[in-house]
Amino acid sequence: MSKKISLTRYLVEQQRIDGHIPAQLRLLLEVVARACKRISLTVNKGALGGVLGAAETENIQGEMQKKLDIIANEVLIEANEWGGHLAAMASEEMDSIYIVPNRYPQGEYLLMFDPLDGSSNIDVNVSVGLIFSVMVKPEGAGVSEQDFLQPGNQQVAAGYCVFGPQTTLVLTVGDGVAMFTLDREQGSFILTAENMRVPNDTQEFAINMSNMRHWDAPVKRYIDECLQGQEGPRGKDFNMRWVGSMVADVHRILTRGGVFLYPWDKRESDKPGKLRLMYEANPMGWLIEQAGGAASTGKQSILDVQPTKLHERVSVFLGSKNEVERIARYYSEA
Ligand code: AFP
Repeated sequence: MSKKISLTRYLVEQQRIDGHIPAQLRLLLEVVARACKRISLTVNKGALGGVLGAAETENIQGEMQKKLDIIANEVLIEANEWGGHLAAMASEEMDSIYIVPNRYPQGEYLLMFDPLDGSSNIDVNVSVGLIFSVMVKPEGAGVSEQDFLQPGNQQVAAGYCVFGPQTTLVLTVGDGVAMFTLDREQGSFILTAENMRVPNDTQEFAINMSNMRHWDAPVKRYIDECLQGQEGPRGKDFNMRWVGSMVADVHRILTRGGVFLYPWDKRESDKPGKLRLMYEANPMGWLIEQAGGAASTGKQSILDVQPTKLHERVSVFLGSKNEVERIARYYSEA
């Protein structure tokens, strides 16, 4: 029987054998994984746990919060604040940064997360997930929002956990992408795929087609050519999928290829896009690039975007490399 490798063992080996991660980062990732298990249990209880439905509050982006958005946010804070590995946290669900209280030791890392991405899918029992990104706090006393404003190419760890038919944690520390599946009987994440790769080409795209009339010309051109299928300039038929939870769509792309598009559109023309840079696009972009794919705003690599604020939004194209490069080319030709 092949040996099962737990997340703990995987991380210890990354630290010991490969020297990729310092002990404090290993601790941080284990704590995030523990929080994922708690959130997974809560999500699984659904109506029986009284956790479905809206919380009657809004987050900083003006979106109605679900009860589970708030619960997941609290689970992550409680799990992470006392370990001594973090200086501060930032979340989609909090207006400003959460500095580790004085009663606990302060570490050198900054953790950013979307505690429950796709939360409008919770009530209809469709996959949701948690997305996180880790950076190192720049040198200097204290910690401020400014410390978080680093481009995605400065991330030292990133990942997501999908709460779907299985609970799956996908992780990178800059040396490829590994996937772990939660073994509920054992209560531990077990390594189920290493060196995940996104194929360079695909025949599957993910976009919310209902926004078509609001897109700009390069996106219209790209999708229009896909829709023409075999008879069009691409010479092949395309399939479309849109879950409405970025974690689920990105997980499919990491598993079997594809391209995900959430472009700028005319509905809110003053904003660069809907998705958030720091805790959605950056971690997903890095994971996809670590798996051999590409992540772009259409005009530059997502990972090179210099953030100017915590809740910055961005246009997102990520997935199979040749498709993302094609979209970027359509932007440069427009
Ligand atoms: P919610 O967390 O509000 O459900 O939003 C999910 C999300 O940020 C991302 O996970 C999806 O890809 C995207 O929004 C879906 O947006 P549309 O509802 O506009 O298709």
